[in-house]
Amino acid sequence: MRPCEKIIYEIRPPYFIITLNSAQNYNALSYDDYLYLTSVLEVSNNNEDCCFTVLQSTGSFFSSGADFNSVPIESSNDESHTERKKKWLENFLCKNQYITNAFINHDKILVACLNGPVVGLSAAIVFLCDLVYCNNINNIYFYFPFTKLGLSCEGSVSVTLPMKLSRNQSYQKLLFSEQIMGKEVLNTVINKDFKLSKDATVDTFNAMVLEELSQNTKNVYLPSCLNMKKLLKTQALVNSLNLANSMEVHGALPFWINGEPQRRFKVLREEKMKVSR
Ligand code: CO8
Repeated sequence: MRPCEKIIYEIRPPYFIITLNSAQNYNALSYDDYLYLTSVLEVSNNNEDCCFTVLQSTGSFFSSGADFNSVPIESSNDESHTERKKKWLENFLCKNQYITNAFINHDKILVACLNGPVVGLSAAIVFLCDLVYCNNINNIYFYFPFTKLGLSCEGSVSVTLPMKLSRNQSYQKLLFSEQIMGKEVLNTVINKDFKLSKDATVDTFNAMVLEELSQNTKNVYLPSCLNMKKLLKTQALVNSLNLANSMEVHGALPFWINGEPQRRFKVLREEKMKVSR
């Protein structure tokens, strides 16, 4: 596996630590980056000395989701429907389903260290994590702007959000692309707020999460923890997450063939360029 500057990993048994490392674009990730992440997850799964896969980040955002610069531009009018279908099966359906599947079926205990807000597919991934810690809950939000981007649920959010928020609140947040504030999901998504002082760095927060995990696992038998994950996940939940993943990508495929997400990502990209000028 080739090293990637945007996503780095370190093996510190029993922790397999993955760090999103492109603070300058709020840790936005292209599909290639997300796919690299799945390869890194595989390395963790195959490492017998590791029990926890810890997702950390850098800067002020955990991740701003899909990198809008990486979304392929709109199809030309010359492309036939079949050509467009082939293109988006490859560029969207296969990749998106594969990435979500890697997180649903990951064997190690998945821990997210939220240093800031998280958006889109990355937020869906955090909802699939087993333990989520944050620093200063008032700075945290989850944002699924799928309807604004001409998309629909991704990352099995159609199952995880109603499970962790409530059915009606999920409708509100998803239909109207509203942010979910950290406080709304304390104890259902977020396990603990570290409440560090304002000048504490992200590195300090990340180190404190590892320290807390070390304290909590001092007297526990780690293979028991891994088996516990298998039991708590339940086959019924895994089945429903896998089914949702498949239905979600198939449901959104016609949107990509029609070109609406590409048009909206283009606007988003141009607006951001305007703002930063
Ligand atoms: N992609 C690329 N660059 C980004 C992204 C992004 N998603 N988000 C932020 N950046 C960059 C900005 O361009 C800016 O860069 P620069 O300083 O060079 O101008 C820098 O990060 C900081 O961003 P802002 O100045 O906009 O910071 P704000 O604090 O004002 O706003 C937000 C932060 C709210 C995160 C805002 O930047 C935003 O709305 N970003 C877009 C978020 C988004 O919509 N992500 C996509 C979600 S959908 C998804 O993840 C699933 C899609 C699946 C298909 C993927 C196909 C590849």
